[in-house]
Amino acid sequence: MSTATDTIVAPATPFGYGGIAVIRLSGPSSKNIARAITFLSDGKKSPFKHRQSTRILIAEKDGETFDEGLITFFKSPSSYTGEDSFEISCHGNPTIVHKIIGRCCEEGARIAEPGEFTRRSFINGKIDLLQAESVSSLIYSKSCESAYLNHRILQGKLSEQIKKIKEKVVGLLTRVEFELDFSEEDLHPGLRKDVLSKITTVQNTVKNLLSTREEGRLLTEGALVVIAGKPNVGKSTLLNSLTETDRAITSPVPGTTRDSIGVSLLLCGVPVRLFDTAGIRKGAVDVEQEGIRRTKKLTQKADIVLCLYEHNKKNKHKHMGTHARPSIHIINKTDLIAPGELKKLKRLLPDCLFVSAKEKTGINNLKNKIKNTLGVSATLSNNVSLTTVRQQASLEGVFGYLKAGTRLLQNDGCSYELLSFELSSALDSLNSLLGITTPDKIINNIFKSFCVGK
Ligand SMILES: Nc1nc2c(ncn2[C@@H]2O[C@H](COP(=O)(O)OP(=O)(O)OP(=O)(O)O)[C@@H](O)[C@H]2O)c(=O)[nH]1
Ligand SMILES: [Mg+2]
Repeated sequence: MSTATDTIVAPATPFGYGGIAVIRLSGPSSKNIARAITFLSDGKKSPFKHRQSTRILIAEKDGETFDEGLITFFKSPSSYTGEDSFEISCHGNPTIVHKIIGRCCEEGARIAEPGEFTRRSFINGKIDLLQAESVSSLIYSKSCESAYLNHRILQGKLSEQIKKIKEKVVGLLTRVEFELDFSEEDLHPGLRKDVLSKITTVQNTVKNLLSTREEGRLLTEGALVVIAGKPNVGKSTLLNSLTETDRAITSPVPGTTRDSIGVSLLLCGVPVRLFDTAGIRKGAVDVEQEGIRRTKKLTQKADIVLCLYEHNKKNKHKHMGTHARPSIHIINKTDLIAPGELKKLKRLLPDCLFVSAKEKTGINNLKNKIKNTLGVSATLSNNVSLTTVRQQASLEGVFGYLKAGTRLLQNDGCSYELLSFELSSALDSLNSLLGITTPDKIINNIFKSFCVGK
């Protein structure tokens, strides 16, 4: 089954000191290499049975042992890579790990490239490209919800949906090409109506899947939320309240925060990077000016800007501007406002949230508003979402071709040839999405982002 001729080795656990470290070995010579570097406590060689762990001693070329551990054998094709593979568990010491890898290389293995084990799994048909992408996303998941999602994709749930779409496109293409073989003319009206109805259904399925991208992006990449406002309105205090930390220095002196400070938190399973920024004011110079430049840069790419104000009797919030990004307007320091006045103010500014960052009131309301604005207020779907830009771009391609096909069918005189071209192009994009016809450059890019040993 396996196509690779060389055997690869790499640490599967991060370098460092710990209870156990695991080393992975995969390829046609892996059994010989494992035999050469290990033996049983009675001095004999292990027969290595499939999925069986054996207690072994690990030895130098001259037979001197330097560690002991467990070795598990996975026989081709029932292994992660589809090749004969081993997992060696040794003591969690970088020197020992280096030594074992060195011994494997001495016996003919070479160090694996990042993601090469998963790449072999993909090449050997154990997983498709969507599943391969989910392996990396699963490893880097920052929340349980993100891990659940990527696990569902690894189980093949997204691939199933793509394959169903592909089946329908193949069905339509076969039908159109069959007609094309018999007639040079345009589709007859009955067939045209039927194909139009079917292509519209597929198009809607693709559209629905595309609409999951935002949830997938938020779960895998997280959201950027930036607190912005004039100096001294309580931005740093709000960051501390929202994150339940004292990460940012607060003081009554305007201009205390000079640089942007980021803190991570989880909101409804969405990893959020929350930033406190330098207060924006006119006439700032030097360091403060640079701080303001950074604030503006951050707000431009934020998923949400929290525009913070303090109640000011003089200008009555005339400064409330709008940001290009989705924003939530918040009035802080409500503990300093008399109850009657606060009531009036709430009526006057119905779109604003009212908090006291210092007294920690209104903070849960604000968290809910952030969740709503991000579009994750409802419980996250148990479904699959698109998690990468590549998936989105390919599927947008599919949608575009189907839409072009629909347009052709809506016109009188729709030709089989043009329709067949659009459907074939949609099929190409679906095959590329699954990794069947994906260019090497894109595949290389995907595996480059993996860690070594995966
Ligand atoms: N009474 C009251 N005081 C607050 C509240 N929030 C912040 N403050 C106070 O307002 C002052 C400024 O707070 P900061 O959080 O440092 O304000 P900032 O917007 O980060 O200020 P710069 O970093 O200078 O832009 C501090 O003395 C805070 O204790 C609040 O809700 N109520
Ligand atoms: Mg501050």
